[in-house]
Amino acid sequence: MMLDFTPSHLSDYRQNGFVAGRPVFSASEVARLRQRIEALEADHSEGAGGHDLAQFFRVNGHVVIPMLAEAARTPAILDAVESVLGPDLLAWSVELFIKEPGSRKTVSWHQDITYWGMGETDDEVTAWVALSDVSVEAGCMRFIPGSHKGRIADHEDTFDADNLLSRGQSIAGVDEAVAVHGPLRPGEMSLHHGRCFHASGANNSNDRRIGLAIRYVTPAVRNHAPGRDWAMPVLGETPRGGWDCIAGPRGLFHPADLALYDRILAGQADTLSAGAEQTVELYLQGGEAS
Ligand SMILES: O=C(O)CCC(=O)C(=O)O
Repeated sequence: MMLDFTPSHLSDYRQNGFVAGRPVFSASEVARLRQRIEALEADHSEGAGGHDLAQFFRVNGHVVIPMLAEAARTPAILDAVESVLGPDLLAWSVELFIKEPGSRKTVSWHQDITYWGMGETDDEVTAWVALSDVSVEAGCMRFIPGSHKGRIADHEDTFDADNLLSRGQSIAGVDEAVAVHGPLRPGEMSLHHGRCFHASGANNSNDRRIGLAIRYVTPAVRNHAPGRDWAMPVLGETPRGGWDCIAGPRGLFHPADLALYDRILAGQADTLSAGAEQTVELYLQGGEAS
């Protein structure tokens, strides 16, 4: 699939903190990806290594599920992300945001990097790929243009069970009137900056709403960050320090990768829980299935 990501798309991204509607997979490629995700759901509904499948889908799926690691290496996605972040890229997390037909699940207004231990970096971007028709009706993302130019805002923890975020974290007082919808057809992606305010509503359509979110970072993100963190190099030079680099899964739910998954989760949960009034279990309730 040829990428259509021009200097004008890059300039929109820089100006607004997001850009939507960029095609990265053909109709047959996206149908195949969806089929493979749904086959995993059918064949591994019990999860693996003591984790629900929904948890792998909601965080770090690329550590144990080969097709998610492969997705992070999709050339058309990497070309666009390279335009934004430069030639040395790592995938920090690969995740799925699934809302079943008629689901009331929502995502509150937030900035991604608030709890990720990356400071206020400009060197993180999410490529969010639609694996189904992610229309306004289906609960596509909404963005506040230009919000990435500010600092990290205060977030209030709600721990709302219908919120797909780990702490139900929410920014108060967002001016919804200036929000812009980012509907995506199957196979299209949006890119959003880690400080761009975004949210999404319920799925009022008759189909599942499936988004594949790939979080990319550069080697520089670790220069000023505390603790350890893990990422998978996907383009350019492998960093010599800073990140604990991972190679990607040895096979589906390989025991060594499941052990690595646990180590990463424990390390990241410490960062995510910082300042929370209750322990944050990383995305145990993240998927519709959980
Ligand atoms: O899928 C959604 O509605 C929200 C996704 C999101 O917040 C993200 O990818 O950062």
